[in-house]
Amino acid sequence: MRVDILTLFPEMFESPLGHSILKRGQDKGLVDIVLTNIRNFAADSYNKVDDKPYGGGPGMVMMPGPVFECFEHVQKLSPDKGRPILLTPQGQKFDHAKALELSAEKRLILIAGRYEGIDERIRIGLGAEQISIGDYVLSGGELAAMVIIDAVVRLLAGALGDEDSSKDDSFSQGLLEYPQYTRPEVFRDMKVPDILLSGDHAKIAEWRRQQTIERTKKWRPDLMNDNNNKNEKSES
Ligand code: 6GU
Repeated sequence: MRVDILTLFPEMFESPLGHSILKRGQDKGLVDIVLTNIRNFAADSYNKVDDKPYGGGPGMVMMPGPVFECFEHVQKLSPDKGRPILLTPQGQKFDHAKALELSAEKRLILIAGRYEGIDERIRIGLGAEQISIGDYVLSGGELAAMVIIDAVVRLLAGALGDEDSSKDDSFSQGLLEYPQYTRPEVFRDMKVPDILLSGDHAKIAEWRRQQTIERTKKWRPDLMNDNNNKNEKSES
């Protein structure tokens, strides 16, 4: 998979992309992440990429020109047209189902907005789908792009070692994950549940399944009647 990121702040991505699973995914050749600075496509010698909103109001708006020039340049870098995605709080909310859907793409082109907003003609002209990571406002789409890339790359076959497979993760079955314990057996008077030390794998699997259901009912009741919930579907 190739992921292009169009941003005014490519440096923001250095640390997240340089560690752990995202680094491993790139080193293994599972994903090629390419950063392009929108400012390099500014039309004037001041590298201007934003301007005051027509009609008045606070803040600045990202101009369409530099984003279009940048997008068209980037799109030509690889034969696959790619799926253009605009990161904006107005977008459809990102979730596990969307992560799975995106992980099946050959190429994503993520565009991170900044300032008070982006010129509406960017969305219209690029025919980009809009994605948000939640109902709050970030200073720009960069952090959202990192969240999406992390969630998508860990779903690519081979990105995780065997020892940290994603199949038991929270949400992978539409429910929360069962509780995990490691050494020591007793920590500050809190003991690891006996069943996990029993060696009875069938009983452990059943206990984990029950825990998953109990925790989801208690902490995320909204997930219990979610259409994405594969457990609910298979039992009904
Ligand atoms: Cl994708 N961008 C910005 N600026 N704020 C957000 C967001 C995206 N998702 C949630 N809040």
